Amino acid sequence: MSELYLKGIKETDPEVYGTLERELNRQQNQIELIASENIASLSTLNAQGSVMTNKYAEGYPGKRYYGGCEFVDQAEEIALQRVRELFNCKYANLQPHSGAQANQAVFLALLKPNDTFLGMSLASGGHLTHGAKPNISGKWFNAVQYGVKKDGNDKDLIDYDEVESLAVEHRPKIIIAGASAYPRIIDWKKFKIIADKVGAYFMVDMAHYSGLIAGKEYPNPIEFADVVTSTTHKTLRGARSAMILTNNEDIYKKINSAVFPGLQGGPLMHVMAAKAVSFGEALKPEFQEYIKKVILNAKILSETLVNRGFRIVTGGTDSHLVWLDLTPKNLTGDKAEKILEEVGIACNKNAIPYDPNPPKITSGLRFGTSAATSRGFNENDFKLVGEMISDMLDSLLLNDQESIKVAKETKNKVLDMCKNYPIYNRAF
Ligand code: DSN
Repeated sequence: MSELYLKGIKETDPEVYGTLERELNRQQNQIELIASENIASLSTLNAQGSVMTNKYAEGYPGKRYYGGCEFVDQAEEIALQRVRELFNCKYANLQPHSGAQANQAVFLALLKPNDTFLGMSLASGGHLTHGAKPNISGKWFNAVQYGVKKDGNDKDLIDYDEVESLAVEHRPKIIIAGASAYPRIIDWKKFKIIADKVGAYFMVDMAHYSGLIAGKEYPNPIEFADVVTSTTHKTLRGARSAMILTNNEDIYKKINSAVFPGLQGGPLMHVMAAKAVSFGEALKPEFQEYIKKVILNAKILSETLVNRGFRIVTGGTDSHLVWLDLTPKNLTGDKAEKILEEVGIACNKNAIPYDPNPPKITSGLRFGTSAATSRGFNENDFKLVGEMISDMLDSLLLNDQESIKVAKETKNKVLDMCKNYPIYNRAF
């Protein structure tokens, strides 16, 4: 694949070519468990690295501020028609460059500076852009944060009573549901009822779940939400970009003005073409089969880790996410992430609810099964992956000689598994 995809760069810019080749080798030889990543199809990569890179197209199809837009208009129209079908919605804006910008566009459309909104806290598995203090969402607005239950039968699950009482107390203009580590089904209807009670807009950021929703294995929020944002490259396995969906014409008009000219200039039309391609892929029945496997593999991974004595935050998963609590093993997330990376297992440290450790250390790890499932990993493979993760984490309690032996054996197993599933030599 590298010869085909990187053709030309090798001769014209060997220095950058080297970085691309090394990254391809890393992806080939590591087991990718970062929950927000995936392996886009070669067609998506090719569309993104295409001649549409060269085109400016400020405005929307048929209403551009530049000439020569006939064909980029066609690409955007195809992408729009496909995404509306995929998520069963009336209106879509596909121009936000990223999920963070999609969320900013909603704020620009529906809020004024210092307005109050309600979002899930980062510490409970929410997202940075839902009101965390270091982010613009937490600096320019009065962001009130809800979380998950600390104990009881529904420990780690979204505290809907808290959402309701905070909403009643603070009267937010927007209530946001959506998360980046929460592995369970979110009750969109409950959020909508609370939003209606206080006259708030209900916004869903489905970035992590959009592929699962397109694959019909996770509830579609469009039925309840006033506005839905998402990235397009996580479980949805598309181009690296974002989108905003709604069924409300008035909100749609406000969102369009907020994205352009409010927040962005020219849309990235090569990315638009790549989004059209990946939405086409997600509409195929094979994508639904893929998503079923993603969730099954996450359940297997979660069960394997539980059988090896680990605690999974929320006790399991309904999605691609597995959220590991390392406190019963007396380990920290940063150390665990490092030793797994050394043997070729890529994941990220992640705070757990009510984490005693600071965000740069954490007491948890977040895993996702979308990328490895894309390259063909099955249930047996994910059982082995769970065993390898457990072997490595348990090896921290062994003496140096024994732990070096475990690391060496695990690294070889990782390489063997990766060899069985080469990337970019098969059609998805
Ligand atoms: N950074 C992404 C994630 O890892 O979930 C979200 O933006």
